[in-house]
Amino acid sequence: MNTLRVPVVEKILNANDQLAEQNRRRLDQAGTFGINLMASPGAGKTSVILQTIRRLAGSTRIGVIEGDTAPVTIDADRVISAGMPAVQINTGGDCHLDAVMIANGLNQIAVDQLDLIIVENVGNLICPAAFQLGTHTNVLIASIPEGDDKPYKYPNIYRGIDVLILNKIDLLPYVRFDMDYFRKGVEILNPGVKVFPVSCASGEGFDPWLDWLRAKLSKE
Ligand SMILES: Nc1nc2c(ncn2[C@@H]2O[C@H](COP(=O)(O)OP(=O)(O)OP(=O)(O)O)[C@@H](O)[C@H]2O)c(=O)[nH]1
Ligand SMILES: [Mg+2]
Repeated sequence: MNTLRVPVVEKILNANDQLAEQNRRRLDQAGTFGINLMASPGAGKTSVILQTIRRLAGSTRIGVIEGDTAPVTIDADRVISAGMPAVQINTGGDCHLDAVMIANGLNQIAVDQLDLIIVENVGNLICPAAFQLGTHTNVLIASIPEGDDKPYKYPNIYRGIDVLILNKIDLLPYVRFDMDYFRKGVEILNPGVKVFPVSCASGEGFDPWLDWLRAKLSKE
């Protein structure tokens, strides 16, 4: 059975990667920097997007592709209320976005008029790691209440990221979280990866993340 299944999965991933390449070319032609934002449900993906929009709105044109497993527009509505364009993609129950969905999302948003496009992937620490979207960078949000053992339990997603945002640091006094243990796990899987501890609740820690982002945008 396994010998039949593996080639089929490989073909799907290859087809996805080819389309991801096309998405990348499209973003490059538009001069738009693309972020694939991944995290578990409730880690704070939309909150980080909204904080980022609030702080960069004066200087940066930002669009958002919101991935959800159901036809709800809660997150997209929040982005639109913050004054930026958003497209909602319903995966129809699938646990991740793929390059076809991103191509469809790019058709519905004026990419040429954006400096930055943030894709909020489906809340999940497993499936999103396997699918290239064509964005320029992979950002993972971990959050304090999820626990300090997540790098050890979900290593694949930690291996493939360029940036880790550690959200909800305002909850550190209330939740058992061994920072050294967490960071050691991250370092083993992804040596030297950039880590930005932040709190969307207090706004703490956002400046270093925004400095990193501005540096990327200025190169585009
Ligand atoms: N205390 C605290 N709460 C936060 C912080 N960031 C987000 N939250 C709360 O965490 C909950 C989830 O935040 P969202 O931004 O909706 O998380 P998400 O990852 O987009 O969630 P899904 O899209 O449902 O997967 C909300 O109740 C937020 O108010 C933070 O820094 N500190
Ligand atoms: Mg969200």
